[in-house]
Amino acid sequence: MKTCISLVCVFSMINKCLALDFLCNFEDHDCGLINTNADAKWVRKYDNIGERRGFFLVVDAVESNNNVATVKTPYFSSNEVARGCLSVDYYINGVGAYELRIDGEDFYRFNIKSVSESYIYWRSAQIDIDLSFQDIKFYFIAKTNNIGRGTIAIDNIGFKRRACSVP
Ligand SMILES: [Ca+2]
Repeated sequence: MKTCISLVCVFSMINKCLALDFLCNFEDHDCGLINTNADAKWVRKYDNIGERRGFFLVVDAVESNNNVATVKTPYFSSNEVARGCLSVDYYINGVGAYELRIDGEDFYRFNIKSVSESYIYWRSAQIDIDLSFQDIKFYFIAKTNNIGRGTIAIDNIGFKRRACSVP
């Protein structure tokens, strides 16, 4: 019994050291992101958006028909570290694209970032996250309206267990 416990401890330490960074570019699959609203969905598709070609998660304002599209990531173990970094490339453009909102959730849900200004190119965000040693998951929420065409897209979602300034 004693041996088993110590093996679990050793495994736990190794696991802590080997916790891999998460990076999803959507080129091969959706990385386990799940749509939570049946009325409006983020769709993984190959497209040419903002002078970038590839696979993205995309919300089309007309198809969403005034509904909010939300995807959530799997839970990421904090691996008992205090700091994390979420990175994402995002695109929001057109009168129908109202807002991209990013929430985090550990014990409760909280807002991390909101963007509503249209722009014809992709932008990148790197956001320091106070993990407080808790596991966390993220929500990407696309609010659109039906007053005209609009596109909200995300790509290259990254999560690492250290401050954004640390390579
Ligand atoms: Ca991509």
